[in-house]
Amino acid sequence: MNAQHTAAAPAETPVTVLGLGLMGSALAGALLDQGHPTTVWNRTPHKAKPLADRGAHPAATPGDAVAASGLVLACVLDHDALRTVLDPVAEAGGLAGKALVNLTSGEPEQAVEMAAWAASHGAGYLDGGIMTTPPGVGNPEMMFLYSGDAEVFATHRPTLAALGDPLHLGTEPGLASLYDAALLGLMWATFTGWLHGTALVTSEGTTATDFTRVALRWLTGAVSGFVTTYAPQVDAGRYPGDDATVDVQIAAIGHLVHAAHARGLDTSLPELLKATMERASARGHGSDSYASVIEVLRGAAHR
Ligand code: FVH
Repeated sequence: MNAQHTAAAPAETPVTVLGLGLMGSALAGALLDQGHPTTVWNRTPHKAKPLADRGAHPAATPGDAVAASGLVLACVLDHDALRTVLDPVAEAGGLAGKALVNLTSGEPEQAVEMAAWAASHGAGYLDGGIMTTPPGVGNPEMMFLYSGDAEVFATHRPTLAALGDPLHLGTEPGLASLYDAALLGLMWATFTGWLHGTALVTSEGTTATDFTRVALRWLTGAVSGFVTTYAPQVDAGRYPGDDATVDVQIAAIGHLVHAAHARGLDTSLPELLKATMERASARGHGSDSYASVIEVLRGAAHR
C-alpha cells in the first residue's frame, strides 16, 4: 500500500469515476456534491458534459482518468466491459498504487478474479454492490456493500460515504456480489408476491394503493418479526414448530391457490411455494416451522 492510500479530509480526496451511464453519472454527481475533485471518463464522451458543467474534469482516456486520482471507482455495464476499459491501463502500469473500487454488478467469482488481477497490478481492490437506484445515490440511508481489502475500505470510507452508507462485509472479495444477488432475489420474490396479492384483491375492486397500505403493515410488522425469529432457527438447524407448522401452511396456501384460480389469475407462484413446502413436509418437516424449508432450498450440496 503506498502513499496514495493515505486518508485525506473527505472533501479534498480526488476521485475518478470510470463509466458515466445512469449509475456512474449519479456516483460522480454525489462526489461533486460533497466537494470532491472528480475526474470522469466514459466510452461515449458526451455523457461527461453535464458533469463537467458541474465542475468535474473529463479525461480523454481511461489511463488519464486513473492517473488523476488515488481512488478509482468503476461502474460500467459488466465484467467484460470493465476489463476492456482497465486492461490497457494495467498493462501500462497505471494501476500501481491505486485503490480500485468496482461498483459494476457481477458474480462473486468475477470479484475474486478481479481482486487477484488488481493485486497482480499493484492495486488495492474493493468490490461493491449498490443497493439503490441512481436517485438514491447520495442518500445516507442507502446501503453500499463492499468486500475485499480492509485497509482500502478504512482509508476511503469517509469518501465512499458521499455515495450512501458504506458497509464492509469482509475481506473475501466475492461477499458483496453474493449479498447483492441474495438481496435482489429477496426483492424480486417480495415484488412478485406483492403483485400477486395485488392482482387478487384488485380483482374485487380494491385499489393497489389501499391493498399496499395493509400489505406494508403486514411486511414491516408481523412478517419481519417472523423472519427475526426464524434466522436463529436456521443458524441452529432446529426449527421448532411452535408458531405455525409447515403442514398448516400447506393447507393455508391451498386457499390462496383456490382464490386465485377462481378469479382467473395465474397460480404458478403459489403452486411453486406450495410444492416447495410439500417437499419440506415429505422430508419430515411437516411439524416444524417454516424456517425448515431452507433444508429444501439448500439442495443436495448440504445433505
Ligand atoms: N441503474 C441501477 O439502478 C443499478 C443499481 C445497481 C447497480 N447497477 C449496476 O451498475 C452498472 C452500470 O449500470 P447503469 O445503470 O449505469 O447502466 P447504463 O446506464 O446502461 O451504463 C452502462 C455504462 O457501461 C458503459 N459500457 C458498456 N459497455 C462498455 C464497453 N464495452 N466498454 C466501455 N464502457 C462500456 C457504458 O458506456 P457508453 O455506452 O455510455 O459509452 C455506460 O457508461 C451495471 O453493472 C449495473 O448492473 C445499476
